[in-house]
Amino acid sequence: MLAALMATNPNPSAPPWLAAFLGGERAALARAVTEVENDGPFAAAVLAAARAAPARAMVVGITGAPGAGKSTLVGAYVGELRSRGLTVAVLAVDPSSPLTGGALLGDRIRMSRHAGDAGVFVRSLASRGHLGGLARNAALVADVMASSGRDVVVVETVGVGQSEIEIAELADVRIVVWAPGAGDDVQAAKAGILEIADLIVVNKADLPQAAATEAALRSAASYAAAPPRVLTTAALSGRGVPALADAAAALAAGHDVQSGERARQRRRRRLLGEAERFARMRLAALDGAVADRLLARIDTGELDLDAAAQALLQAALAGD
Ligand SMILES: Nc1nc2c(ncn2[C@@H]2O[C@H](COP(=O)(O)OP(=O)(O)OP(=O)(O)O)[C@@H](O)[C@H]2O)c(=O)[nH]1
Ligand SMILES: [Mg+2]
Repeated sequence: MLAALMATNPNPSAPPWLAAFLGGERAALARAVTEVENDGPFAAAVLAAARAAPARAMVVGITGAPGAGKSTLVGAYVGELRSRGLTVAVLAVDPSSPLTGGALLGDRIRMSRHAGDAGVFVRSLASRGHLGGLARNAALVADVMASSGRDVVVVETVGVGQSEIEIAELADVRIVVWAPGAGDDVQAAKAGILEIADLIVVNKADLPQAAATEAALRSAASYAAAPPRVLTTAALSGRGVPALADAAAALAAGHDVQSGERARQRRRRRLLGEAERFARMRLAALDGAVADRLLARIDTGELDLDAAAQALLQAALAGD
């Protein structure tokens, strides 16, 4: 079947499912994402097509501490978007999981109510032990999803570390989810969420401490250079989710997030991602003997590891 399709396709750099991917067809989108995630033979063709695609989805980044209710909220938000007739792609990024950890499994269960819905595409991305690579992969996959003819792309990441901030940078609207607890305002300021958030969502509004948390975060937010809005939700019951959807749409439409700066960040990230992909390709194609020679020079003490790595990269880029 695949061979037959390939045979009718004169240009191996443009697989036959590319057009279906751009039209938002779920199976084709799955293939496209897998190609990019694994740096497959059609990755470059997919990325080129994604870049040339005229339409681009609204990209919503959702981050926050473990257990804050992000996945539950994403499930409810997706339901709200679907009820508005919008199609969605969800990317769940889990930097802590070496492959497919418990958190991702939990996410899949929470998204299962959308399982039979062709208007919802879900993909989980786990760290393969290298956070920088994960951020880069997430950026490319989100790009591919955003070009696939779907209306909204939701990217869920855990935590607010550097790689999550990098992932958040690719979103049009950045949402930080916060669950009620003690000392929230101090923690929030420390975690730097006020800098990256367009919206702060106090989830688990059904819990008794929620009002105090909301007040603390509002107060902390008021000191930020560009104070984020603070909303409350109860993701389990869905309370507050329509208002969240409205706020996200309004932010995406507002010119503050359409401004050149955010688009420039996204393009910069794409450029860096491409450079990294290119360098890795060249490294993979490099003759193993080059590395062996450098290892020998490390053994004699002539080079340290950093210098040898730089020499290796230079050799790869020079095409030795
Ligand atoms: N009371 C209450 N519990 C909630 C609410 N939303 C989520 N939870 C619960 O909080 C727990 C964590 O929810 P998740 O959606 O897995 O949270 P998460 O932030 O995605 O967690 P990680 O992916 O592990 O970081 C689950 O037991 C949820 O049922 C809510 O609105 N109210
Ligand atoms: Mg989760």
